[in-house]
Amino acid sequence: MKVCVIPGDGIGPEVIGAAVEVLRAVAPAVELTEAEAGWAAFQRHGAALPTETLAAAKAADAVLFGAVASPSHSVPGYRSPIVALRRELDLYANIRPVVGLQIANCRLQSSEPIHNPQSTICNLVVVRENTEGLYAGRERLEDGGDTAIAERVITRRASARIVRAAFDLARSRAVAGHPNPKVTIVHKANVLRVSDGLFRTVALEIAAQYPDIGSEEMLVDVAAMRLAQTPERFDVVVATNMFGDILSDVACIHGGGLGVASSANLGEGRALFEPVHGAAPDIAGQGIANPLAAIECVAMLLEWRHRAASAAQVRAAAASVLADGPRTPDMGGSSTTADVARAVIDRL
Ligand code: GGG
Repeated sequence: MKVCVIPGDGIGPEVIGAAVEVLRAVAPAVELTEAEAGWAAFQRHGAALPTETLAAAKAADAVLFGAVASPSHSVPGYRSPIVALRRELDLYANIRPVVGLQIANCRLQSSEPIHNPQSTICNLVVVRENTEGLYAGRERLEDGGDTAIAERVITRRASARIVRAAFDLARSRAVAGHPNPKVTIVHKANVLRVSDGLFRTVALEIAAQYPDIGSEEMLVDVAAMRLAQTPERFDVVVATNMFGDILSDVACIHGGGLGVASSANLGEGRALFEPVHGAAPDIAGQGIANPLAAIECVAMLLEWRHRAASAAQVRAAAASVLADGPRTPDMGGSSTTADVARAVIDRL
């Protein structure tokens, strides 16, 4: 297997360094290539996603991606490399699982200890459309710069394939033993009547093709509240690009926060795995970023390549470290990225 490693910016290289050590330990025969992307790459080469990087990603079986830090102000010639990569590789399904954190009194940074007892029993997946919606990159200024317009692109094709991916996932989770399979179709079709109207219509058509899987529709604002309050009521949640991006960050609090939230970006025969978190410039370079999300990406990658035993090995080692420590500061500990990575490797 050939894996293209793209560490990116900020804490990306730190957590991906740890994940690569775990990958090497559990699957020494994997062939690794490294490529650049992100703000630092843009400053070095004038391209956030250099053509060599795109070629390396296409030549590999899978990509292990860290994080990028795109500036929030407009920079001529710059576009988000991760959004571009997902589109270029047609990785249309962004799969973001959340499994309730089983550790009592685990204090997340700047929050109370998890006290919602429902958090511990939640086991859900957010399936986010990855190629269009508000992230289609169709923005412009008009009116001499006084009016900004973003086009929200929703197509029948992309809606159908993401909703189908959600129902297929719910079905495979049911086969694996998850009770009461259900897909929650999230939209705001009461306001976005044309764009989410199309998404909703297509989603309900697809839902009718899966009579063995429960389904419901939910407005995005209601979904945000319920994901925060009663996460245990969800199984698979499917949403358009930006809604899925936001909802998965809400949901991941129940799993232990962004430090342990991982994601798979899947297309036809291609995949990119990345922690949900960004480049975290506030802690970059300090060696204290939580590598567990990136390490779970290694497990997802191995599972995707049908190496279930190796994936289970990585997951068991990471779960043991999560339970007993060492822990990084985001989870109430004082250990470093390297301490956590070493502990995972020791327990493999
Ligand atoms: N690992 C996910 C990640 O990097 N998230 C931050 C993100 O998506 N940023 C968009 C960007 O900076 O272009």
